[in-house]
Amino acid sequence: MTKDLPTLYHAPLTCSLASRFAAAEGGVPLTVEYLNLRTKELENGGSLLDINPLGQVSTLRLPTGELLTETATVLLWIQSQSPNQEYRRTPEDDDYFQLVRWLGFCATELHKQIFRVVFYQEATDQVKERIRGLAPKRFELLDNHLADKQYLLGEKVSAADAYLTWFFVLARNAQLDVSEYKNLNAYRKRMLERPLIQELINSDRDKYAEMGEAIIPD
Ligand SMILES: N[C@@H](CCC(=O)N[C@@H](CS)C(=O)NCC(=O)O)C(=O)O
Repeated sequence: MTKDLPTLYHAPLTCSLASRFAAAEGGVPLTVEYLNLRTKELENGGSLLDINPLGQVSTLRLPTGELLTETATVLLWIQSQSPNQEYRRTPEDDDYFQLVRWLGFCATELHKQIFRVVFYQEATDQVKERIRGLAPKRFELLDNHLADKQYLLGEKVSAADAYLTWFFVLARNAQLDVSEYKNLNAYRKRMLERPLIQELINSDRDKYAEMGEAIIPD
């Protein structure tokens, strides 16, 4: 662990990748500690369960020793720490609650409501299909929202975009396709083409293969 940097406990390609996207875009340095999400073993020894009893990412240890869990919270913290004025957001900013809104949307409408079930091995195909049926309304809402905007908050990229972009990284594995939603699809491409994001996805794909976890369906 590098002294004085926050430590992100990270399982490749999972939602903690959104936290890495936000940190990279905002220029917020993090130490990344890899872990196997199935066994909870940390690459450098020990178990995530001793840090976060739920054994979940995103989990962030702040330099003060304080622990943050919940991806939306970790993303808010990262964005609040950015040295880049354009990127940093705090509760004093006018669009702060829009940021909280879209983080909540990504967490509850997409991540936990859709991915949670579709990636749950024990769920039947019928249940998964039913859950996939919730996606179009949510995609349509995003598509309409993005009709006159580059990013979720308008013209400036934010941690909410980081969360939504992570959703797109795994959308194909979840058999979800946004190509018929013009604005949303253009946004998806725009975000996935950002160099820092591309770099992190590639490095996570390599690490995922190296760890041989096989937790995400092809
Ligand atoms: N409430 C947490 C849940 C995040 C979550 O579901 N993380 C998944 C990876 S994307 C995870 O850690 N799954 C392992 C498990 O639940 O045992 C958050 O919002 O960050």
